[in-house]
Amino acid sequence: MRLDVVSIFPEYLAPLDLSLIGRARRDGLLALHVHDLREFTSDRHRTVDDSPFGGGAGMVMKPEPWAAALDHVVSDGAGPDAAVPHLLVPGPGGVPFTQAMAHRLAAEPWLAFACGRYEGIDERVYEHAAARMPVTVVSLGDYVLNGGEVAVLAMVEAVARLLPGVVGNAASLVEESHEGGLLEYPVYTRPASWADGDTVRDVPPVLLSGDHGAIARWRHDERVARTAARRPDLVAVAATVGGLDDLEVT
Ligand code: 6GU
Repeated sequence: MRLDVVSIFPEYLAPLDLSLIGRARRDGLLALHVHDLREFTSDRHRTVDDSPFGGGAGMVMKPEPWAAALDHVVSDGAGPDAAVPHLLVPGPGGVPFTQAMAHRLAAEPWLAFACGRYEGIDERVYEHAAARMPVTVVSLGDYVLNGGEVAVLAMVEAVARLLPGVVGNAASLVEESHEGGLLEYPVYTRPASWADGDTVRDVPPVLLSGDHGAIARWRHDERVARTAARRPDLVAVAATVGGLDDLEVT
């Protein structure tokens, strides 16, 4: 998979050299290209923003550097098959980024991310981009970040770990939170009985029983209880999918 990121803070993407993502890059599973938006300005001050038409607080990112940067990404990555990237624009006004979307994106050969800052990018940039490639505005959740960079770190990690060979143990991908519409069950390791100061904290006995059927049932019940407590919004969805055979839905 090829990934391009355009940002005025390319150093923000440095963590993508680390850990699983860094190894995937070194292993050739992932090609990451980070572009500095200011390289696509043509004035002495390398200006990327200006005040909004119609008034209002803050600054808006100018269209010309964005168009030049996106055109560069498209031509830079163009192979013999004349493919284009799927452009993802992080922003609180986007469609929700979910595990299902991460799976769909992991099946695509080429993603590009446009990191906005300030009050946003001139709307005509979306028109310019949409005339050339698929464009999706995506949000991590109902809160506001200063720019798209942190969101890109999160989305790239969520997508890249689904690529074959990136996460060593493929089984660890299937039973985790949000796979199957439920949150993950609690996990424990040694010691079975932990003296935490003057409190003794024991691992749930069923996990030491060797009864794999009982362990599977306990874990399922814990997932249901945890999802109901923390994410009641997911319970209605899981019930319709059939993952909640033992939960009352009224
Ligand atoms: Cl994806 N980007 C920005 N800038 N802010 C956000 C967000 C994304 N998701 C929630 N807030």
